Amino acid sequence: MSSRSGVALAGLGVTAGSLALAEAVVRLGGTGPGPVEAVAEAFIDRTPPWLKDLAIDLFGTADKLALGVGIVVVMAGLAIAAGLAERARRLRGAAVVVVVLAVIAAAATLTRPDGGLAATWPVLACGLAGACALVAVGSAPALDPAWAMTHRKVLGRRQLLISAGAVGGVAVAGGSIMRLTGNAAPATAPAPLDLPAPVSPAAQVPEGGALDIAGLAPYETPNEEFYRIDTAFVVPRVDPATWTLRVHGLVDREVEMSLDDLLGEELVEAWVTLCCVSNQVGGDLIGNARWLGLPVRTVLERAGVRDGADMVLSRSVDGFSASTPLGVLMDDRNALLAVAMNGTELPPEHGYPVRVVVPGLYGYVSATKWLAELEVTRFADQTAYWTDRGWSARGPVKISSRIDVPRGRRSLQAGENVVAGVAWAQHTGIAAVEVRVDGGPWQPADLAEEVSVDTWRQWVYRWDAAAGDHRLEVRATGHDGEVQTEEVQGTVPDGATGLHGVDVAVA
Ligand SMILES: Nc1nc2c(c(=O)[nH]1)N[C@H]1C(S)=C(S)[C@@H](COP(=O)(O)O)O[C@H]1N2
Ligand SMILES: [Mo]
Repeated sequence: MSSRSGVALAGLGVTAGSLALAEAVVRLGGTGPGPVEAVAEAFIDRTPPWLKDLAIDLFGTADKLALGVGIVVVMAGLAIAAGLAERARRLRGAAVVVVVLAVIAAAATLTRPDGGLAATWPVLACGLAGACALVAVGSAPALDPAWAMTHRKVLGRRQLLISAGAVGGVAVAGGSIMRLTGNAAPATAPAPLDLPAPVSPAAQVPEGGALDIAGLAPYETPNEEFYRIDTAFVVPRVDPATWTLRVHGLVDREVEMSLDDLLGEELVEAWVTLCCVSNQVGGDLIGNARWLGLPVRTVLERAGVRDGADMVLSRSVDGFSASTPLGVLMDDRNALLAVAMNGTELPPEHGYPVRVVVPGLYGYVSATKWLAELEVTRFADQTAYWTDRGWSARGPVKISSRIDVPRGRRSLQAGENVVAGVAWAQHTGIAAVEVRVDGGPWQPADLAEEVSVDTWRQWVYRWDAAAGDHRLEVRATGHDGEVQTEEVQGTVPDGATGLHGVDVAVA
């Protein structure tokens, strides 16, 4: 092993080691976000809409894992480069890089909503310790090439040690990223909640309301398969015993509620299909669940909304916010402070213990997870998280439809083939779905029975296919007569439009 790679490995090993140590100190102390988490979240908060969408397109819901790996790779690359750039093999440059990285991570930690000094000082301390270690290693005679020529054995052993340290450090850092981003099993399951029976249960799904076709999205999306989109690099863990909801702003009296208060209320249950504004036409950032919760209206009425208010800004424990028009929270739809999803408490990834769900609006303007407060305010006075990042302040869901079967350039046999999918126009409802082949005339599809206008509706079309290459397309019509537009628009700033199509080969 050359002295050159030894120096590079020393840079890598010390950077990874300091990082892993800082992670461990902050994590074990429970004082706030670790440095990788803080940098990741600060980065996410500064991500422009096009980059956010690109990340979701490239990595889907694994975007957080990709970001974590990316941060570690960049840090490792800088550390190695700093080591390699050393002429004198003194490692002073590498030490400077470690200090700079530590200062960046410390600044990120300080600015996180759940961060602060207690989580910041270990990052700085570990960075400084790492830098000192590098200077010490660099001034040891082992890294002096002339000395090395005459002491080959010692050099080999020392470098072996350094590389072992480097590999160990990278393994620890990688392992903590996997654990932190929730890609390994969480250490503790959330406490089960004593869920009351709803005073008004969700509609029963009739036999014809849920089609069972291989490849077709089921009417109810199982919790484990429900898409997850949020800015939280690490899933917030909220203690149900100390959780409170604060309702304030343009109200006659502030309302504060504990989880026990909330669970003691008259809760209702409703089917609502949630979907993300970043969902591409034909995408899978959409799911349907049975939610149990308290109508938001109930707490707003209790607080007494003042004249002039037109928006409720819901905030989460981790600094996210959503601007929801007051009107949709006060009308008779099932806008809920939800505590359960498909019969169990919310999974941590979906907002445990309490989140908002509003039929008819994209998640970014309504569906705040890990809810902490509702501020009654005005669109003219306040802006929400994504509004500050180039997305529209209002986000009603656009009518859309998707082909689930057949998917991918599968080879079909000539003759009758099942074409099936889902269509949605939350709080309006789907009146019709049509399919066309190779740009020909629109043909009506059969709809599953309507369970609720707030959810998606499955559809099926029996297609008599002729041999050859074909393109299938779908469009939906709402109960209000609106026909899904062919006009193509991207997801920014308020949701994608256009028709979903799939290409198939028929033998
Ligand atoms: N606290 C918090 N709540 C949030 C978000 C977030 O980033 N943080 N993202 C919103 C967005 S953009 C969507 S689409 C939905 C997704 O909810 P899900 O992950 O349960 O599917 O949550 C919303 N609630
Ligand atoms: Mo979203």
